[in-house]
Amino acid sequence: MLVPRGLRMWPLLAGSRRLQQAVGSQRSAGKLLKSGAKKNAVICIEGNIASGKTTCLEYFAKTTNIEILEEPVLKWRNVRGHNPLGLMYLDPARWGITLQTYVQLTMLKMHTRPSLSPMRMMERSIYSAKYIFVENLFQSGKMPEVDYAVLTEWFDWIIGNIDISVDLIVYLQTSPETCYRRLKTRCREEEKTIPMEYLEAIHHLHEEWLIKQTRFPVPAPVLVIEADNDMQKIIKKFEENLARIRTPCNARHCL
Ligand code: TTP
Ligand code: MG
Repeated sequence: MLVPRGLRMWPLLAGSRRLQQAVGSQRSAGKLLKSGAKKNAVICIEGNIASGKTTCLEYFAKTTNIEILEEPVLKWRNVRGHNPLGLMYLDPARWGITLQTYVQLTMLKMHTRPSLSPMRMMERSIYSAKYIFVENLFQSGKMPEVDYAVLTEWFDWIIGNIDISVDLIVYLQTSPETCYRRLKTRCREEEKTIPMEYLEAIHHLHEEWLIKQTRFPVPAPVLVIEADNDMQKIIKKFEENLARIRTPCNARHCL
């Protein structure tokens, strides 16, 4: 069941209007965009670690002409021969700032890459990197306050000065148990030590950000897709909602 289609999505929209306004001004013409760069519709797929974001994107890459940007996780595992993701899991207090600075840069590059198609779908966003992962490191006492302050200064400057607007967030909503199971199956080397509690913390932050909408600004309307089922069923839900997914983007093109 798609968590109440029209019902769920639009109340979320209404509830978030005030928060959205905080970032809504991003579209203002004064923001930096590479000269001549044309900004087309952007959909971000969000959800817990191993919730199925890449699998969904791969499906869309095969079946539509939507431009797909996968998360640059390979770069986080190998930047000039270093592995900031692996280091972060080994010692978050020491390497959290290193990883998150690099994640923020790679996400910014994705957001500002010139569009190849009228619609772009990307895995995650600079927003979830900050509101979920940086926040989790800080809240759990694994990121020193000075590191958090510096990252926040960078983030605030970016969202205040660069056009990284998003048209729709698709939230793959899963239980932490599902993600734990998928994580163990896919066996990404750096993630072998991730405990259930970590996935629970990341889950709660997603819920606070995208469902309760109480903590941080939500940069776009949110479409929630239950993603505990097997991938075929999730894809089916995506297909059922394709028109809805395209709508805010089409609306923007009409402007
Ligand atoms: P995800 O961004 O959740 O991507 P994924 O490929 O695991 O998800 P899916 O299976 O749904 O496609 O996480 C990738 C790894 O990077 C994971 O170990 C969490 C980590 N990470 C951070 O530590 N900080 C960040 O800011 C982000 C975005 C990810
Ligand atoms: Mg992925």
